[in-house]
Amino acid sequence: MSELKFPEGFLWGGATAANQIEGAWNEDGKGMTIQDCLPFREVGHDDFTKQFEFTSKDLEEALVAGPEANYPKRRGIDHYHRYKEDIALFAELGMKVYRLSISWSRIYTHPEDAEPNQAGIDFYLDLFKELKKHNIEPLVTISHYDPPLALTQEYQGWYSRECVDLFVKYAKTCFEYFGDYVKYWVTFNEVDAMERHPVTSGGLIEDRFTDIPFDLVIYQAMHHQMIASAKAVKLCHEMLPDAKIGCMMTKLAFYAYTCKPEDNLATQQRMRPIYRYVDIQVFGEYPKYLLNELSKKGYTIQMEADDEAVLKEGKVDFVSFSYYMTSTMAADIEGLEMAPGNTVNGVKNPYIPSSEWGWQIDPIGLRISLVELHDRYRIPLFIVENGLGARDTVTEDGKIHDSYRIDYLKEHVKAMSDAINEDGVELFGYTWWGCIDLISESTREMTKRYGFIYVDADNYGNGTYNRTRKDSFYYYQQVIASNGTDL
Ligand code: BGP
Repeated sequence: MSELKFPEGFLWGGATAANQIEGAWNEDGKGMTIQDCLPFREVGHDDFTKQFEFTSKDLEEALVAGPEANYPKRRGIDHYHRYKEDIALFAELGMKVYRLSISWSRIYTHPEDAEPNQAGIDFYLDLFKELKKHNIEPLVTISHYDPPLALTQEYQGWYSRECVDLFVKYAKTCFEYFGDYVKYWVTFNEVDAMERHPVTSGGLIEDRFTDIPFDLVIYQAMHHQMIASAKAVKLCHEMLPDAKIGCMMTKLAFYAYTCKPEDNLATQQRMRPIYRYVDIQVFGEYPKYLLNELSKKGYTIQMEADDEAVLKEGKVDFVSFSYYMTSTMAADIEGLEMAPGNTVNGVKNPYIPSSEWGWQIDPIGLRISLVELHDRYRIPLFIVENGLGARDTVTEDGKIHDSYRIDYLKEHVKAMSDAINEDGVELFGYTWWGCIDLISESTREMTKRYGFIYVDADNYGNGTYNRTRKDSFYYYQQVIASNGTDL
């Protein structure tokens, strides 16, 4: 390891998403989103894929569910009513940047509305003013797994081309109203994820598509998101010339299970579905391997005449990504033990430890990932998610001694420093995922906690929702204060 060193002005911070923290799902003119319809289920962490088996029947049940039903995203951690207290804690932590997402349904109660919802605009304006008061730079994800329900009910989710214009109108409203406060933007969270969770990425419910293969639905929906993103990027460049707008991907490195060439080929090919939409957003065109894949399947994507030009004009300024873990791949996985992950499964790696949810912890994999992304894209990088989901215990002294989270953070910070100083990676920020405990995206539970700040709430919405600083709070404070040199 080389000497710990980070560039001056490095953006240390934390990240959240509206649907996982805000709550207030039906207040002040907010429309419903698909997230408001996902019930809590005791899935257990070894049953990871269950969460994506969402049917039209589940949706119907959600629409008539009474207040006693357990839909955790509807209450979040009540940030909507407590954002000032939360931001004060972020400031005390020393955060330089806060990554948050805007809820489309708060800005437009119905995506077709001609005028935005003033109460929604005011909420975010107040929030940005509060951040400014504390010298915290916002980084905004315009769409984080939170499509308005109307897109599913009245359209066919992102499979419908109409979503492009509706999204661009929404993005334009964000630039117009919040552009004075927000310098860093990201269009879609984990843009590669639609094939793994079509409901929350695309508002797509599989049983609604009976006469078309569902993977073709996903390719088409992704094309629409690519066009929507490119148009939003172009608009942002025109309306806010000083702002930077990036894309966001799920990054995890895959290792070959053995040095057999077949395993290495399988590993390389495993990453392609994760890279392909970032390739489009960075290079402004479909990569040849994606076009080959479509023609091999005999699929044609419906495109409009100027789509190619739109993609070329909407190239992003930076690549941001989530990084939690690495995985392993083999040509023949039969009989091999599998490990769950951040929505991407792979073969279990015997050389690295796993979190309580089976995600394989690998700080060196972060350095490898940074180098891969730097070498591939040659534009600045930003780690917008990294963190450890763990069960925390409140001890008799009322404290949370989360040394495991501190260890995870320490090792990942070292890996970043090495990537910057040894490997020449251009990295300009790091936001820890879930700087305050929030509702898990994959399992919709509260028990899987990431925060430096503990929230007193359980999976059923019981608790005071009071906030408490964990041991890791003071540790991250010291990391930030020393610009990553006092670990
Ligand atoms: C990413 C999502 C986040 C977040 C994180 C952790 O994929 O962008 O929204 O939740 O993963 O996942 P989980 O909450 O399932 O532990």
